[in-house]
Amino acid sequence: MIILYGSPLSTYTAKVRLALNWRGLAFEEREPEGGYKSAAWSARVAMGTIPALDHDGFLLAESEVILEYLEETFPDRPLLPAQPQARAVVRCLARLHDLHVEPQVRALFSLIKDPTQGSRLLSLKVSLEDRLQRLATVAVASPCMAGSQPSLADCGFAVTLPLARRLFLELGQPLEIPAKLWVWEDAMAADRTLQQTLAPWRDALEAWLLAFRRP
Ligand SMILES: N[C@@H](CCC(=O)N[C@@H](CS)C(=O)NCC(=O)O)C(=O)O
Repeated sequence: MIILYGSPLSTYTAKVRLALNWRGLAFEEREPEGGYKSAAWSARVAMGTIPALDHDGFLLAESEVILEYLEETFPDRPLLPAQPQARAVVRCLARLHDLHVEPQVRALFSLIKDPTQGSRLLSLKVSLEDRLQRLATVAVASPCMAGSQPSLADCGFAVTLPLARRLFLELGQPLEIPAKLWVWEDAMAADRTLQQTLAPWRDALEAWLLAFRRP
């Protein structure tokens, strides 16, 4: 049995949820007992983060490690190509997401709560647009990040890029993304599994934004 511990608004939970659904795996979803910052949860997961995956009693944190574990444990619908260099390229794109793109997007949440930091908003916009340009130079992005098939490289970006565009829009500074990434977003939007997986996450995001909207 697979249990995904996470929360409706969590970017990294949505990333793992998408990988589980692309693989066609059945799973149950729960929020950590007491919340993900609770002492009880930190006693189970070293850094107290979500997501975590429980597979038949084996508990694992860190989204990318979870995705690799699923790849090795349920190899039927791979999200990594067969050839070692192609696998490395996918892993590199996934790493770019986790290390260089998502942290920039995460910083926007605090600006939604306190929109007075205008110069911080502009510097985040400039730096994220620069990183997305760099991403566009190394990614295939047609139709998927690393080529013709969905891979581990798509799971994080499929959440973070729409999130970034939505948050910048809310903050009154629409994000400019390279044309190549629009092509990729359109291809992702046409994927039914992705649409169904992300719909509850999008609803949670809109509800969260509404709570901070000023008259
Ligand atoms: N590197 C971790 C990041 C996970 C992460 O930061 N999750 C957020 C929610 S999306 C979280 O748990 N934040 C609470 C905290 O860091 O205390 C992963 O890939 O799983």
